[in-house]
Amino acid sequence: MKVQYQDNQRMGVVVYDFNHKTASDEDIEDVKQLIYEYKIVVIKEQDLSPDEYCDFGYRLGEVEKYYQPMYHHPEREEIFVSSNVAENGQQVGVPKTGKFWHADYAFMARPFAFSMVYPQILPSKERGTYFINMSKVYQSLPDDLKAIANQSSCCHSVRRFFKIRPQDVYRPISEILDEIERVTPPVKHPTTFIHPITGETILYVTEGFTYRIDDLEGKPRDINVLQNLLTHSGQLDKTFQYPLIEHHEFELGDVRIWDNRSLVHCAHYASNSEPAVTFRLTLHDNYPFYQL
Ligand code: 7UC
Ligand code: FE
Repeated sequence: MKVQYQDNQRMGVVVYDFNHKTASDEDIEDVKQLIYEYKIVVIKEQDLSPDEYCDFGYRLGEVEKYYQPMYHHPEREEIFVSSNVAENGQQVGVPKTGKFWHADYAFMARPFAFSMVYPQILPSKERGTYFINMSKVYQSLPDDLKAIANQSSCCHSVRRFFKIRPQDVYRPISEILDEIERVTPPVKHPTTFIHPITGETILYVTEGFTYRIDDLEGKPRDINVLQNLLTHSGQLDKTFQYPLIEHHEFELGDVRIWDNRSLVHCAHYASNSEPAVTFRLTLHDNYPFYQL
């Protein structure tokens, strides 16, 4: 494999000549280290069937399927399908997923170490994802806010971005809301944690899922503290101009893998509803998500 490093301040490396079938265990380890260090790795010129894509995922880590079957690929349940294209008149996967700032599975007890996406159909423009490195955000915080964040935990829930399923039509909204709380009760994570591999401190708040910040006794803090942290991160900037926001474009053949501990992301969709399909895999590694 050939690694192309960026010569600007942007995150990520680009990898050419990589084939998961012939890659050695050392190559795989190298790719993982590149993800931890550079946060985003784009593997170029991939042409993979759903089975091959999953095989690639299993080489990198412990693949976990999404908790809701509505997102699953018909042949491989591990693949989360984001799609606005009907196949034989049948919706496959879910349209416009992840169009809000979040980290994958931040609302679950054990979020993913890595997320990977492999676009299948791309719109002609506006094809990419916004990312923010939350360890950079932590470093940029004023000292008093750092101290408060370090002595806090946050509550996260999927409730605001739970997608209504076809079978939910005509159900009372209260029943659906109760189901969300039962199936995915809120989880608590430390507001900052140390990345188990890089040792960086990460500010773990997302606009989409984080709804409360508590002190170490579990007493709610002023909600403005959370708003402040989100503002510092750039996640409240509706123009996406904030300096730590990076837009990363896709090309067909790219498999993009990122460090889901360090980064928050926000999917970007073409405003003209052109067809767009991506296949996502989510993985755990051999480390705890964070050290306590
Ligand atoms: O439909 C979606 O945007 C999925 C979202 C609620 N969860 C993605 C994840 O893995 O956290
Ligand atoms: Fe996501």
